[in-house]
Amino acid sequence: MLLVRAGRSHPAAAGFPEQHSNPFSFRFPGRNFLSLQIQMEFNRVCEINRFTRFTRPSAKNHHNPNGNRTKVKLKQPRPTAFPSSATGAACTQRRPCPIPTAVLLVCMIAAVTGCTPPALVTGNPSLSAQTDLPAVFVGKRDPETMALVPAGSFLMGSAGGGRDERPQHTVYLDAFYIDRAEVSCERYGRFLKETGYPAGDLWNPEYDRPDDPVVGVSWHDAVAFAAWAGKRLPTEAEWEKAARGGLVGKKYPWGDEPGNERANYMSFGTTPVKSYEPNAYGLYDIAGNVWEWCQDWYDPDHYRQSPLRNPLGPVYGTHKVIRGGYWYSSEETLRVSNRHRHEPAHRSFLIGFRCAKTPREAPE
Ligand SMILES: [Ca+2]
Repeated sequence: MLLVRAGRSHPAAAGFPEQHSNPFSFRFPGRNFLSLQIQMEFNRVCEINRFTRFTRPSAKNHHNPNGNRTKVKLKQPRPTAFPSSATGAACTQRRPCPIPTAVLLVCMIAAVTGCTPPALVTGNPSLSAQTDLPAVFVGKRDPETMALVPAGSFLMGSAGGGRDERPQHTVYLDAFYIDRAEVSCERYGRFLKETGYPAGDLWNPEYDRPDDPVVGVSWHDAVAFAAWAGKRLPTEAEWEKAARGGLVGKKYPWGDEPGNERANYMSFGTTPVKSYEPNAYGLYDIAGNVWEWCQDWYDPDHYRQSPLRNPLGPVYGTHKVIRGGYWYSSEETLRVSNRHRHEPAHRSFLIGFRCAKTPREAPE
């Protein structure tokens, strides 16, 4: 597999897809302060509707890119602002945002008068107050150790990075757990064996080393694995907070200076997971080795309007966020604030994933 991967052309040369505008995003006319406020209120309400109105697809109808029906049994969602792995799949259905006219009117009036609209809760209050959570979590089905990222705020984005990384803004997140390592071939192979889930065309146990990160998995495949493991994919904000490891405004998980001794990048293939030193949260290969799928849809302008508390990403989109760079990335691509994307059905030798979990939300 190493040789095969080494023969792959640089994705920049192959050409990543250009960003797509969201066909259902409604923009109020004008670019003044008032229209911006109305736009923000509109988007906040859409975020709420996303989790209170959309129905979740049943396991029977769960889509996978091969057109087969997966045997993975998906759990029913619980009332939480965190996305379950399958909730995101529900949002692949393109439907107009079902915002009530009355609610929109209230938000518009609030923006005009300067009054504060009713509180729109975007977090889970019970999680915000949790301070007694274990530092690590180990699941039964997928025993990879998960590290606790404590509740709190962090500085997301970059003032000097790409346009889609701006503006730099402070985001609050409830506590969550995240895999310390990228999902390995061994872990993914156990999932395939136990569920009968169809392996992708790039899956080849003859070549894949058990400890290497799994590649050739679509976003749908990653979601299916996470559901089986009683986990979910991290939101983009969760991924970035975890990657920063508590550092503020730094380029990389360890500081501002790049270094090939720190991560697998500018190389010619994957390395076994946990080959490099972890960051301060105990996470391995959060930069480099393979890109990592996130839960969120990608929107280059999302930071201008995203909620500042437990953001869940745009309601609709055509591409899913991938983060962290991969084995052939440049130093620039490896930065923790760097954002990239791909179609959710896409499989390549460059993209893998790790899982996250909401504490005490989804017992296995
Ligand atoms: Ca990685």
